Amino acid sequence: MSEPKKPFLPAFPPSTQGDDALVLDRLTDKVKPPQMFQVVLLNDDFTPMEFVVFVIQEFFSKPREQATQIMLKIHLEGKGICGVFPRDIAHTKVEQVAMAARESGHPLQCVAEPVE
Ligand code: TYC
Repeated sequence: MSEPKKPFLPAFPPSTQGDDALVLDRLTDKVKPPQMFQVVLLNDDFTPMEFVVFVIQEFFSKPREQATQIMLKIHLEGKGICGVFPRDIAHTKVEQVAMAARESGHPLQCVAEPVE
């Protein structure tokens, strides 16, 4: 015969209530949202505008009009945010862009920056 299942009891800080009281809402208070990272494309003098628009559409799922606006902002201001993601997804986007740029022979640079 197997042991009866023990109930799952998360570790709580000492409660000000009676010993047998569980204060369930405290655990949810301590769960912070993940650190987010903005994925930024940098301007350069050589990457064709059309390639940048393609990259923003393809890897950041933006419609063509919005991708064009983001590309023009980068072209005029030096850099622009293409999306905001949790750490691993942001770094995957940076790698995907770097690989696409390398394969096409363009110097396009992409970086992830922590938000706040
Ligand atoms: N400045 C580039 C050009 O004139 C276009 C460009 C835009 C390049 C955005 C990179 O992230 C970039 N061809």
